[in-house]
Amino acid sequence: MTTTKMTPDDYIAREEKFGAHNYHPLPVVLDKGEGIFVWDVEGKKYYDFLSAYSAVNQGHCHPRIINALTEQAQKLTLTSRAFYNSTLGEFEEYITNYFGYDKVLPMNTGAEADETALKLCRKWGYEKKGIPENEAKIIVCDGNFHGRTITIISMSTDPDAYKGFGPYTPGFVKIPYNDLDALAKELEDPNVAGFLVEPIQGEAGVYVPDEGYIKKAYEMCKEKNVLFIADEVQTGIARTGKLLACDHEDVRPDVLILGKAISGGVFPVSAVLADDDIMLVIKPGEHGSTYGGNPLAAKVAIAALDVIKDEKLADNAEKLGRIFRDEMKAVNSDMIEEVRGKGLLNAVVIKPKDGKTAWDVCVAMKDNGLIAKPTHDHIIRFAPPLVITEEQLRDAIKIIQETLAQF
Ligand code: IF1
Repeated sequence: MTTTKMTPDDYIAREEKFGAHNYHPLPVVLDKGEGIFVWDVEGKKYYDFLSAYSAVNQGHCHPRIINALTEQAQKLTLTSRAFYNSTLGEFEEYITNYFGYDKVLPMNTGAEADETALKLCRKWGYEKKGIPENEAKIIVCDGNFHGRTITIISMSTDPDAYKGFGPYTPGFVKIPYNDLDALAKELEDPNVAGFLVEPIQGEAGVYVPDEGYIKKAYEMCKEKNVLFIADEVQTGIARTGKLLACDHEDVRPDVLILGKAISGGVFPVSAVLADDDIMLVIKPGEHGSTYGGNPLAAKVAIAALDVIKDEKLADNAEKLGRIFRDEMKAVNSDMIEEVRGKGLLNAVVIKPKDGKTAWDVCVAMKDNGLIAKPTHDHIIRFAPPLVITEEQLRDAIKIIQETLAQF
């Protein structure tokens, strides 16, 4: 299928035929990305309001990040960690100073970073807290999303994530999100080593906890010598209007998990940051990955994080996020049930109308030049790249408004 010009349906049919069916994508075939815009194979232009689930905070194909990639790609891409190299230390010094931690353990995907944090937490529990071997427990929240590995879905409360993949990894205690009483109760168990939490639950539907929840949870963990582990894979890197979502409450997690926009959507990079008393419980040969911290990842991540600071993207997210929520709350549509979020991580809960759902709204928005996707049936996440301008945001809001008026 390469001679005549392929139609979008040809692209879709080819993926259907040769690719696993582990996704149900919106029917659009993207071919090019630049800043906040993407173009499909027919040259139609769209506002990207998903940003690859907050991995493209810096905008598609940011020139500084692409230059870092192409420059390093001509020099040295991968050494493995069997040897030292000239870029890893530069990245390690840069990112530990950037976030204010003693050390970083570099990995590739968010799930690998979460798994790394779980291993660090358990080992710290045995060696530093004195929890009996193999008895460590980690508290997690209902509605959590931390990745797709078997251990991570063992923490999940979403049947779509865990059903059919048992048996499950033991050692996790589930409590309701945003519930300090439930946390206090479980913290009474001396075998608890850590509390793993998303400062805002992204996949669940952009659930923003009560003001003070993260701060109080952190303090309660400290009182019980339990590690506070923040999964900022989606909420981090300026998405919520601060460098980290935890910054809104001046909380410094004991273990910080990063991914996605740490590399601006150009290369898979993730990382776990912690101070020496936690990080050094993992000894040589006890953890790692072939690509973890490779020279390409190192240079791309430095450039991507530079862009976040130099272009003041957290401030932009804070300012434009408020405009987005205010304008969406003012939209006169009986399909809008709720508008919530922080910075440029927002969601609109859609009330079905005449059998039309959030999915139909997303398909119609696509036809009107804006792409977004529902999570959990009725919730549409709106998360444009943080480089969006106020004028572009208002234009995009107009598209959303006009689309809702069609129903
Ligand atoms: C998919 C969801 C979002 C994450 C948090 C760890 C990870 C993620 C808070 C794992 C990844 C991605 C996974 C991607 C879609 C997207 C997603 F809908 F699946 F849940 F963003 F909400 N912690 N989230 O959000 O990072 O291993 O993917 O690099 O699975 O389709 P990863």
